[in-house]
Amino acid sequence: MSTNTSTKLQQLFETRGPIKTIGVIGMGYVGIPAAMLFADAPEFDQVYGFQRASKSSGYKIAMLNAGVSPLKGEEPGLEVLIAKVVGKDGGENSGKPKFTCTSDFSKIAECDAVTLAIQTPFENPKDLIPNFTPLIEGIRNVGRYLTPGTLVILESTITPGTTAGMAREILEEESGLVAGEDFGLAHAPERVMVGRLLKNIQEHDRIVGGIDTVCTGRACELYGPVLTKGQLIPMSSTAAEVTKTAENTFRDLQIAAANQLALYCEAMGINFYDVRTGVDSLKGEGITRAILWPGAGVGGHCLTKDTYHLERGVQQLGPDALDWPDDIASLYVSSRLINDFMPAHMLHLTESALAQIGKIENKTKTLAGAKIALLGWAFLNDSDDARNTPAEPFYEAARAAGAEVRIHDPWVDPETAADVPEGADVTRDLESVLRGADAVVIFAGHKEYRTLVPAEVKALCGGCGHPVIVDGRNVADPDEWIGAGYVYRGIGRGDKNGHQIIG
Ligand code: SAJ
Repeated sequence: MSTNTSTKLQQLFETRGPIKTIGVIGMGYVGIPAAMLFADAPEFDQVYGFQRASKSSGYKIAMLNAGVSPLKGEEPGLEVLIAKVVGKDGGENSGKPKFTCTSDFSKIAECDAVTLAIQTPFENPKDLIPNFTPLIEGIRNVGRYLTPGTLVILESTITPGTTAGMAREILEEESGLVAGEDFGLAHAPERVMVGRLLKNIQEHDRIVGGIDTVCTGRACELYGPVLTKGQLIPMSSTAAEVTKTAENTFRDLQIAAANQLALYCEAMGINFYDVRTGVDSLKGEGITRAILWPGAGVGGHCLTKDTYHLERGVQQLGPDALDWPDDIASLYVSSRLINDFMPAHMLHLTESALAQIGKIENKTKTLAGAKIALLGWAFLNDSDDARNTPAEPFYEAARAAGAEVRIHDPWVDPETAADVPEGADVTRDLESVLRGADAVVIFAGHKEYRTLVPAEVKALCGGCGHPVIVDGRNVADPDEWIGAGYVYRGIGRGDKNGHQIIG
């Protein structure tokens, strides 16, 4: 862009020169890998990781400066990279670390670019209002030390309109500077998944959305050096916010479509998985059928909230412009409601199986007084992450109906398990959960549950002659369990649910 047509901000960027010093606010599972990759890039000289010296997470400062990752779980390459950039590996940075973690936010004034990777959880899953407090505090800290020619980038998942709206207002209020003239502002949503943080940042395409094209251009300068396979995808900040929320909304929608079809297959007495194979077989140019998998519900901190960020965005940015039939609910919110219905469906399947036993034993068997072994507290197969687990509403509803529910999960740490209701606990002792159970209900498709032996489980259940198995993740072979004398129910298994009881 030639000087006479460039904006004031472009001139500030040119005067400042290429980005050399970077600040990353929020040393969590998004900020840490991002900071390390910036620090490892030869294009940049210095990276500050900003972390509040709070009781809950201040410990990360010393750990990171000692070259140790404070993140749980395996993150390939991260430990080595941290040691390298802080100069603890005896390598080229030993004299002058390229990365330093600090709680001194005034060092933001030294930065050419500052990214914010602060989570935006829901205050209360019921009201779906995001808790922006931590993010707002981070934005205020940046505003306080913002200097002309600095680029500010939000990486957190936010409601469309936040970057050019609330974030811009706070930064301008705190700094007295003007976004798009004195400093740059953009949104570059994170797309990382635990277990592959570095790989995702390097290989996923990076959406980069500035409040104007000058800001977008400067943000591309920041992310370009850390991409290996990934490509830069420039757009406006609001389009970037919609992209992030929409990509998760669409996944939730696809899962809901599979769940609804599974419920239909159950009602029609057919096997969803036959239908899925059939639908999936339609391939060829221009044909796409992204048919996903039905299950006991949708958990996690992405899909359970991003739909509502998108809905809030259109309500705030385009309430009068939106042309939508008054009598039709949002497809996306309906998808959320379908997915949130699945734990209730799991309970209905459990009730129906208990009732079937009651018939052959000439007694009424209901949830009241039933002993339920709930297998799988994590929201994802072979994961210790239980945030917003669909097992939680099932647990609450079963308890409310008078059942005794014991929870097993071989992955979740019983001491730190998320969302465990008052009075409940998660154990890794499978035998203690199965002993005397009337019903075994599988909520997570952990590999440990794929090798359960029906006869062994039945011996442990002991009590009743025909225990129940409810498979929420298609990990139990119906004929094996039915053959062992179980009353089987499975999501999508209309061909097996209601079978004749054997033995
Ligand atoms: N689920 C189903 N059926 C499916 C797929 C998932 O019921 O076919 C359930 C899972 O059991 C889980 C929930 O949905 O309870 C979410 O599963 P997920 O595989 O979407 O995992 P998440 O929530 O960790 O989603 C993340 C997202 N990644 C980012 O936000 C960067 C999402 O955009 C990715 O598409 C997803 O990982 C992924 O593909 O692994």
